[in-house]
Amino acid sequence: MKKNILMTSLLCLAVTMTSIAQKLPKFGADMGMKSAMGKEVRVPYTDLASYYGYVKAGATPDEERDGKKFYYLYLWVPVAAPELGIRMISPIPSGMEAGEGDFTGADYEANKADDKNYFDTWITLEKAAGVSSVDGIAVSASAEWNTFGKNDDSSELPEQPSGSKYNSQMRITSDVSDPLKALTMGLYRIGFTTYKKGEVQGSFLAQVGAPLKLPGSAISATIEGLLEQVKK
Ligand SMILES: [Ca+2]
Repeated sequence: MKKNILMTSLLCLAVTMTSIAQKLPKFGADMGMKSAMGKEVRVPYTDLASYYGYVKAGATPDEERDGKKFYYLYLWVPVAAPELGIRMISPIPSGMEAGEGDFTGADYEANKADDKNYFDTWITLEKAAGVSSVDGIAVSASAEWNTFGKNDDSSELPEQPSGSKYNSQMRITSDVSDPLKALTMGLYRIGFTTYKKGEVQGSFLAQVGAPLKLPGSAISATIEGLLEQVKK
């Protein structure tokens, strides 16, 4: 009997700990994915860049699209990639914070203590036409943007505090036969908003994965910030 009580207590403890430390699953690639015993087995991305950000209540969006407040994260991809994975989790999972080599937004540090605000993420990936060098980033304001994909909800990611799996994740495979679908070196942007029309508010973690090393890749909420990162 005693043993059973001990086992039950341990089990309860394990369940409690799981709910506190909401661990993010490894970001696995589509490339080289295998099916084993009915399960998808993915190799984690070789390169994984993280951006820790925070959107303040009422922050001015970069753009309004279909009545939704859109914010951008600019991404410099220094070499052609066979695949890119993009995901966004809100709020930032407990126990995770920016470390060496991670990118951070201007309001991240000051709002680290806010563990209440989050939003139902919705993401898109776009590429600037004709920007294929670092020098081109500075004159990208007038660039045309081509959309590669979008995602609202992913069942692969942990649920939000509401209990719903409303975080976003997508994997995009490069199609080298089509210039509008090839993941060539260049300037990209992750557009994000919230699924329902309304406020985008709270902390978020954005990650970009690739099946090869992307030396000198960078993520920033502004073009100026991106240029600074890339020239480092
Ligand atoms: Ca969502």
